[in-house]
Amino acid sequence: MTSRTLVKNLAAEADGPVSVSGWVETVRDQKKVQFVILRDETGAVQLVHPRTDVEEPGSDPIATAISALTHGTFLTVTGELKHDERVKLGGLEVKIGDIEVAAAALDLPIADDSSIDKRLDWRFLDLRRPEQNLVFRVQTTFLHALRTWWVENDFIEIHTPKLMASASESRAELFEVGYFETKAYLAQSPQFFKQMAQPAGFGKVFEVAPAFRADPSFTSRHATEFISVDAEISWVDSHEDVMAMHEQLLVAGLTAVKEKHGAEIEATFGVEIVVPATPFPRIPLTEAHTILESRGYTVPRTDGDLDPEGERRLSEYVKEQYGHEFVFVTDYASGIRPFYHMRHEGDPSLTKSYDLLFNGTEISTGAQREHRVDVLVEQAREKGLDPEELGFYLDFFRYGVPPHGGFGMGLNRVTMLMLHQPSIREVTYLFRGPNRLLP
Ligand code: AMO
Repeated sequence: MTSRTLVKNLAAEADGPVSVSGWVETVRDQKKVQFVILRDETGAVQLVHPRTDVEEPGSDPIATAISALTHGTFLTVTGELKHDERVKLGGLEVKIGDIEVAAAALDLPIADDSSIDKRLDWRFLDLRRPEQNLVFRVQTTFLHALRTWWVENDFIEIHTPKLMASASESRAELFEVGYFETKAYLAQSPQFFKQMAQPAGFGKVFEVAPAFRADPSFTSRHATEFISVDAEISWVDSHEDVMAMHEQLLVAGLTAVKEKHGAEIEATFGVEIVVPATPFPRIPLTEAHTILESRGYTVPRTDGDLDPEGERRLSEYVKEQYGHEFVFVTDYASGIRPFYHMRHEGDPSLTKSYDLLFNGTEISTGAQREHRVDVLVEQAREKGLDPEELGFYLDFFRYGVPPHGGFGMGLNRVTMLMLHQPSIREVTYLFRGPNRLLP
């Protein structure tokens, strides 16, 4: 493999021979001297070539090669590194000794100001933009910190199947696929199988994997395939224990992001990463409605849930009141929660559940689960579900099971809201929506 120096490491190198590889961002083909801006995954550097063919055009093969370079071409340059304060870009440049083109680029079909749809059509080119590269480095650091936290706290990683015989959340938003002589469904969530780890005696589990929803909406926060970050723990007393775990995890993730990328995020997106104080504010759903109404907003939904505007306004209130970017909205009404959420002992109209909002949008749902099988069957019936069809799931609770709870969190939404991006499309490697299956 060519021994190349990453652009970000050039500053620490002494003047002398060096080899860099990347793609051509710009070429300034001047009469006496040529400049190429070369970018790799870590930054950009200026390459320079004083022409020797000024008197005799065509007599300098390197000059001829540079003149022929197209934007986007991937190449390796060997040459001489020279630190020079006058160079605006990083205070250094590489004098070209030799150029080896790996693959020349055709005229690029997109520019920085192309529409989001066009950019997604050419996502591999769009991803070359440094801010896009940063999005995925940030997400890598965030997820790595979550994993480290889980591993240090004795969680077991599970991989649940994405091909299922039945729905895992609701019958709406369900993708059906042919499966030999029968049909299967794509998992909307690892819900049932992460709960299975509880009677399996695993104690604490996590999973990071795709989830699929046949959701026809075209909002900035919905995708038909997204990465679901899930955790489930045994022996909880209530959803309060799940929230306590959830917030510690987010503190670990955001601390790591701030330490590693805080300055770059600020410079690139103008966003300050804030490590949230614990405990995060908690507001019961009914109180959330009262707060919104007192501030002049009545949620237009009839089912009692918050709408996106309500979420945004509630976060605004929390920011003003507590200076916090997160809020747990708790105690949702049983009518708008799934059958597997546990209800309050004193008031079965309320569940021991929460949604977590981050900078104005829901990123998570969590709850203590109902583990008493007779109550669970009753709640399923009440929701119009046939306990027969849930047979395998209900069996999890028939042979011993600890009280437990957990949450599911959309990774793409977290990244979008952390970096204040306008759409989930900007932070998904390859977005999937109702009218996008390509590339
Ligand atoms: P829920 O359905 O609320 O809960 O999903 C959990 C989180 O997943 C993300 N999410 C989505 N992200 C992008 N596009 C979508 N179409 C989409 N749908 C959901 C959101 C959401 O908050 N089983 C429960 C979780 C649990 O109780 O453990 C569940 O799936 O960020």
